[in-house]
Amino acid sequence: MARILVLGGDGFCGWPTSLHLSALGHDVAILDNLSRRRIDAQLGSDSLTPIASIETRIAAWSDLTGRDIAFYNTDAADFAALRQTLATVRPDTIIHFAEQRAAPYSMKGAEEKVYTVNNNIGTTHNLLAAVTELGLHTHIVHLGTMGVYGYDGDGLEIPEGYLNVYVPGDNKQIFQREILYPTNPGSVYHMTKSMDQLLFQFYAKNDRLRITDLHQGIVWGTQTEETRMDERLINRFDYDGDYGTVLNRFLMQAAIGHPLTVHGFGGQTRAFINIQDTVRCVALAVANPPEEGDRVKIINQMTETHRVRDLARLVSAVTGARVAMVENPRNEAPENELRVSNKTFLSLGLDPITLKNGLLDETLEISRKYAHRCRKDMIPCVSTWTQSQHPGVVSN
Ligand code: NAD
Ligand code: USQ
Repeated sequence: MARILVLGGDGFCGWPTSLHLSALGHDVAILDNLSRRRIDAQLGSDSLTPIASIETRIAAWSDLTGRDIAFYNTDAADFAALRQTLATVRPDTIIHFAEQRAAPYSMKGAEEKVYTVNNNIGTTHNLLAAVTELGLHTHIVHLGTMGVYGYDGDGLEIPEGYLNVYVPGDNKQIFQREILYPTNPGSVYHMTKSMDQLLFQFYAKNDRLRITDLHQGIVWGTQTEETRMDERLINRFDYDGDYGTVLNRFLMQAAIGHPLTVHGFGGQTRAFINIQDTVRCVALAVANPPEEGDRVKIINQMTETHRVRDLARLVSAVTGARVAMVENPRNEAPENELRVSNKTFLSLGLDPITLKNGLLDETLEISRKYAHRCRKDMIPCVSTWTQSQHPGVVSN
């Protein structure tokens, strides 16, 4: 079993992943500077579910299972602090979730743009530089995003990270190159994930670091096998206009009788994955590292694609909720096709949970159970992509 350090292990994906890896028998430690909890407080929002403090969470897990998880309150964007924690833990595997992950928050204003770039590029590069300097033979598993590929698709199946290109030269020569799929980020946040890719490519080539980059789709759901065990382990559920993701927002909106906020006419097609599959995929990635000297292993971590208006119709059909078409605060294509290769995780044995599997009901139940905690004024998406945009309702 491996010694695993989870950067960002107090977050929505990091917490259930830490528990799952601990349940599998790994020796897990969490590094988190709790910045997400501070951003919630600054925004005046909070998880819909009442998440316990990190100390209570870890103590509850130890009570229930007898398994210990160490916690380091370390800012990964502070090189000296991160280096010291890495030198203490000397992990076999590091899972890197520790980034500012909301696209709308990253577009709020100059301060948030600067914070997102400094934090995300800082944590990633500090990690790579520290692992190299300490001479650790650590496998780094990073949570990237499907959004690096962009959403202007016409049906080309998006490969797992790399593209073969053929360039005609003189004398009928054809040059072949394998390149990173060209990035086309749609927000400052997605741009930082595109920049992470180059950092990984360099350190895999120059320092022979073993790196897996998981290009994850939008995560939906809340609970996993482990977080369901006790109320003190409950996972976070974001619903506010900055951090709430689309399907969880629709389910929560339906639970409180709020119209479902479809941006524009909802023609945006996106990739999705349930939180239970997120933790399974990360465990599979941990178990299947690249060899030293390999290129970065890029895996698409998604299980299905949906158009936003179809999701709204589905939630409306189940709950009777009204669908509202609101002006889109984002600068994004109004309609796109999306086909994605996810053959690596399928070949490793992932049996995907899809929207039809019934977990939609569990998320709805949780939304209803904690509906009294919802702050309705936090629901609208008020971060606009350009200064001239003013989001508002355009049709019902
Ligand atoms: P989250 O905000 O819930 O968790 C991120 C955690 O990282 C937080 O606990 C935060 O305190 C911590 N963190 C941030 N900066 C840090 C720093 N400098 N030092 C130490 N800790 C720091 O986000 P999440 O939804 O769990 O996302 C985790 C990762 O997965 C992100 O990198 C995100 O880009 C990626 N991802 C998320 C989704 C999704 O739908 N939630 C989808 C695709 C990819
Ligand atoms: N949308 C609505 N109504 C809403 C909220 C969103 O129509 O109330 C639309 C958005 O305009 C967008 C789509 O739904 O077209 C997805 O938005 P989202 O907020 O659910 O997802 P996104 O901003 O892309 O970001 C989320 C996570 C991010 C992760 C990304 C994966 O916050 O960390 O990287 O999903 S992906 O989308 O595959 O790039």
